[in-house]
Order: sequence, then structure tokens, then C-alpha cells
Amino acid sequence: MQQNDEEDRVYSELRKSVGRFIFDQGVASVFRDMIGRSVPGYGTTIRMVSVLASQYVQPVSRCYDLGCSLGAASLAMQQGIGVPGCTIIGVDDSFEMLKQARRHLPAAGDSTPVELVCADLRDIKIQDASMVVLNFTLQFILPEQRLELLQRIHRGLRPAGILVLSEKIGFPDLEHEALQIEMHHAFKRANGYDALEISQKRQALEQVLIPETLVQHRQRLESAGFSRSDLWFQCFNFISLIARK
Ligand code: GEK
Repeated sequence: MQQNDEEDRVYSELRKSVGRFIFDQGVASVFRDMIGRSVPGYGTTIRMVSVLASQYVQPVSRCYDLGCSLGAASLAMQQGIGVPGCTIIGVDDSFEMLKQARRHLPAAGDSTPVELVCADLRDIKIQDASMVVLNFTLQFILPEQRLELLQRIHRGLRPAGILVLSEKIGFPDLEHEALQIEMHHAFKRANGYDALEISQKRQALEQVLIPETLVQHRQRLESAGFSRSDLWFQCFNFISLIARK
């Protein structure tokens, strides 16, 4: 089990100017707390990655956790995989995130080994995969680069392989969008964030995390070659899809 439970106070002090959000040492050291208190249903997505791994990972195949941060989804896959000969590859371009992830990675023992790779996921070769996880990562890739990435994932998946895609989404109806954001902010307040923290973090993420609608995601998955994509989870403006080769 990972231990990284420092409290997130990153945006608690008033800043003269709020720069772009980056996954630096300050964020990495509180990330577990930050994501748990910020993303409704995050724990559920991690637990279900484990369930989906037990159902869909094929013997002697690769599993990818792209944008792995502290490796929570990699560990969930490791716990779920019940077939022999697999490798889990966790990829993140934040050195600080991987430094924390490595500190908490348990020795593999008899279970599926996890390799952590510090690289841009846009440069990673995906091959012989039966499961790929993008748990709240695609939202940080420029929209015009997303199709190419999904095509590459699709090509690298074996027949019957799956992609788990979790994202913060937007809504075409502005009133619906406003209500979802209101509920998300209520969730954050209920988890102890104050108005300043919520607004400064929102500002920092503005140019960095670019949400799209559910329809845009599903259409892109189809264009990338996936035979179907199904919504299995939604809590407010956070969703997760399972896409099948
Ligand atoms: C979890 N999946 O705990 N290449 C590699 N990594 C990247 C890139 C890129 N181009 N862009 C962003 N990242 C995790 C949570 S967090 C989600 C994922 C969030 C990495 C970035 O460094 C960060 O660690 C991760 O993607 C996004 O299940 O913070 O909302």
C-alpha cells in the first residue's frame, strides 16, 4: 500500500499570480491527498481497474498505466491480474511523481512486475497490450494530439484488449455544465478545501487540463478504431469509459 498522506495545502495561501499547474515536488508529495479530495469517485476508478484487470488481462501480455503519477492504477492492476507472464508499465513524465512512486512500490515477489518509466507518454511504444489505463491523463494532452495517441494505443492492443479512459468532462448545455461544476466544488468544500484553494487551483488548471464532452470522447475512440466504448462510471463531471478493441 502506498503511503503518501501529506495534506494538500498547495493553493491555501493567496498568490500574487497563479502560474500553470505543474506536477512538481510540492504536488507529488501531497498528490494522494490532492487527487482523493479533488476527483469524485477516484477511489472507485482505482478499485475497478483491479476488477477489470482480473477480467480482461491476458496471459503473457503487457499492461500500461499512462500518466501513472504515484502508480495507484499500476498497483491496482497488479492486485487484479490473475494470469501469468505479464508486465505492467507505468509511464509518467514527472520525475518527482515517479520518485515518490518508486519509494512506495512493493517488491514484486511472485506478482506481476511493475516497471516505472519516466517519459512523455506520447513517445512510448505500446505493444502486445491487453489493458491500457488512462486514468485522468488524456485531459492533460493537447486536444489535437489525442486522436493520434488513441490510435497508437488501439494498434498496440491485442484483439479483445481494453482501454480504461477516465476523464473530467464538459457538457454542451451551459446550465448543465454550471450545475456539474457547482456540485464538484461542493464536493471539494466537503473535503476541506476553501474558496481560495478552489479558485486558485481552477485558475492554475485552466490552460493545462482541457475537458471535452462525453460525445467527443466516444466519437474519437470510434475514429481511433475501438469497436465500442461504454460508460461504466460517472460522478458529477468525472467519468470513466471502457473501450474495446
Ligand atoms: C492515477 N493516473 O493516480 N507524458 C507522461 N505523463 C504525463 C503527460 C505526458 N505527456 N502529461 C501529463 N502526465 C493517475 C492520475 S494525474 C491526474 C493521473 C490529475 C502525467 C502527470 O505528470 C500526472 O502525474 C498525470 O499525468 C495526471 O490514477 O492530476 O488530475
